[in-house]
Amino acid sequence: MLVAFPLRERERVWECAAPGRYGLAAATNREGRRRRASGKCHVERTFVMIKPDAVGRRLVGEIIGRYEAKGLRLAAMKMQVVSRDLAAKHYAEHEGKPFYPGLMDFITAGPTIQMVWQGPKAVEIVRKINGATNCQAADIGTIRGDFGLNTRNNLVHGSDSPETAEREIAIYFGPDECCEYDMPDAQWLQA
Ligand code: RTP
Ligand code: MG
Repeated sequence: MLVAFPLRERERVWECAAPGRYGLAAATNREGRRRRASGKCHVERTFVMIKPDAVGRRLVGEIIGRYEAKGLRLAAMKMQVVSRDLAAKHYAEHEGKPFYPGLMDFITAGPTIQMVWQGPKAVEIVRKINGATNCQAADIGTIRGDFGLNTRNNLVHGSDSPETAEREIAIYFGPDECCEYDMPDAQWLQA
């Protein structure tokens, strides 16, 4: 049996508007009705990168599907080969460590996907979904535990704190590049 969304959900068209720094956003539907979030958004954001090994191994859909299935909301996404300058900004905290040169070579070696995911405890939840840094030690059921065997080539990056997330989002995305919008399934997911 085919079950469709109620018509008003099915016909709703979302357009993303400049969200400002942290969730000040507008969504416009077909009738031109405009809704604007008031004040600061308290839902947490995190920065996620699908690394060159995962893109090269055709795991992009599998990885994105895991964050989606958990109930997080995709707020922004782009694809690029990261320059060494950008990689150095991103991983500045690791400069000088023995694994830093190898990390720079790896992360700039091929196309990557940058994303912003949003939801309650998004930082912690993404880190759990990603698994431990060393894929051999990562729990089965996590992305790294299910698909990797290596420490450097560990498929995904996730911010380690909400503050780091905001810093990393600002490295890869302009203030107008994150979308704020409602999801039809929000009623089932809110705590
Ligand atoms: P990420 O920042 O990428 O999400 O990873 P993480 O927090 O789990 O690990 P972190 O300590 O921040 O390390 C950053 C990335 O550097 C590579 N790495 N290689 N011993 C090694 O060879 C080594 N250690 C770290 C990994 O790609 C790691 O994700
Ligand atoms: Mg890290």
